[in-house]
Amino acid sequence: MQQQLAQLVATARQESASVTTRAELEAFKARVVGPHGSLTQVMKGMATLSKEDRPVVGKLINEAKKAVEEILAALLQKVEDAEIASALSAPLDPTLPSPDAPAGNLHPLSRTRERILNSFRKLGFTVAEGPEVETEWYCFDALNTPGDHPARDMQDTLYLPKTFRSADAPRRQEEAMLLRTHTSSVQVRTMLSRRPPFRIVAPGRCFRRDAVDATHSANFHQVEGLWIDRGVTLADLRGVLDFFVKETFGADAEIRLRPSFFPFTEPSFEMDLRSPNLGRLSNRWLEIMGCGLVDPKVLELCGLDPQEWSGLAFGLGLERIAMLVHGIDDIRHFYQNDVRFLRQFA
Ligand code: FA5
Repeated sequence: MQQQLAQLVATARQESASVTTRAELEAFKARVVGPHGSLTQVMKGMATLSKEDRPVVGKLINEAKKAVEEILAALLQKVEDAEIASALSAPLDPTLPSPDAPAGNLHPLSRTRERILNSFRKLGFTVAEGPEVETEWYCFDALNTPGDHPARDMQDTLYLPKTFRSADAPRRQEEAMLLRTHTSSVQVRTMLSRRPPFRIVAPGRCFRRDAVDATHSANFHQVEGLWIDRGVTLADLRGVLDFFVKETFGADAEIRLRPSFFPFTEPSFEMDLRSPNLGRLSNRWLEIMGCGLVDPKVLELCGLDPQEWSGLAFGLGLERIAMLVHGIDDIRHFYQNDVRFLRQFA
C-alpha cells in the first residue's frame, strides 16, 4: 500500500508538469481526486482493511492526500499566473475611448416628484422651496400651532441645540431650530415673501419621530401646494385635486374629501383616492393627503388681509404616491439603494 501511494503521488507530480491551462487542470484534478480518481479509489479500499491496518494505512493516505493537495495548489497558481500574463500581453491601445459608463436612471421618488410637479405646472403652479432645517415659528407657530397645541405631539422631530435670531419671525428674537416635520413651512415663507395672487407647489424632505414600518419612515418627502388669490373656494380645491389625481392615476380615478382637522386650514379634509388602475388596491378608498382652505388666522400671521385674500392648501406624501403608482409594498425599499430594485424604474 505504501508503495502504491508513493507511486500515485510520483505519477501525479510527473503528469502535473504538462498541465498549462485551466481545462487541463480540471481534467488532471478529476483523474486524481475526482469520484473515479486514482486517490479516491485507494481511499475506497480502506473499507476492506482489517481494524488493525486501518490507522496505519489511514495515516499513509492522509500524507498522500496532503502531497496531492500541494501539487494542485501549485498548479492553480501556475495556471492563474499564465492567464494574467496572457491578458497583459494582449495588444493595448491607450488612445481608444474608455468603455461607456453604464447609464443610470432617476430614482423612483425623483420620477414621481417630477410627474406630480408637472401636473400642477399645467394648472399654473410654480415650484417653491424652503429649508429642511427650520425655525419653530415657520414650522408651527405661523401655522396656527402654538407651543401648547396638541397637534405638535403628532409631529415630534429633532430639535437642534442652537437657537436662531430671526429677523422676519416677528414674535420672537430667538427661536428653536428643528428639522421640519412638513413642507407647510414653505407656505409661510412664500406668503411672507411674495405678493398674491400666486400658486406654488413645494416638494421636499421632512422628518418625524415616527416608528419605521412598511408605510412610515422617520425621513420622508412631501409635496405642498398653496394657492392664494381673491375668492378661492372649496370648488377650486376639489377641481385642482381632481385634476391632479386623474393626471396621476388615470381618467377613471375619483376623489373624496373627508372632514378632518389641521390647525392651519379651515375647513380641513383628508383626501381619499379611488382608482380601478391600482392592482390589488383597485377600487378601494385610499387616503393620500391633507388639505383645506387656508385658515384666516394663518393669512393674518403671514401679513395678508383675510378680508381680501383667501387660499387653498394641500400636502401629500411623495413615498405613498410612488408606492401606489408602482405597486411597491414597503417604503424602506426607497432608501436601501439596492440596484435590483432601482433598475426596475429605468
Ligand atoms: C401634514 O403634514 C400637513 N402639513 C398636510 C397639509 C398641508 C394639510 C396643507 C392641509 C394643508 P400629515 O401629517 O397628514 O399632514 O402628512 C401628510 C402626508 O405625509 C401623509 O398623508 C403621508 O402621506 C405623509 N407622511 C406623514 N408621515 C409620514 C411618515 N412618517 N412616513 C411617510 N410618509 C408620511
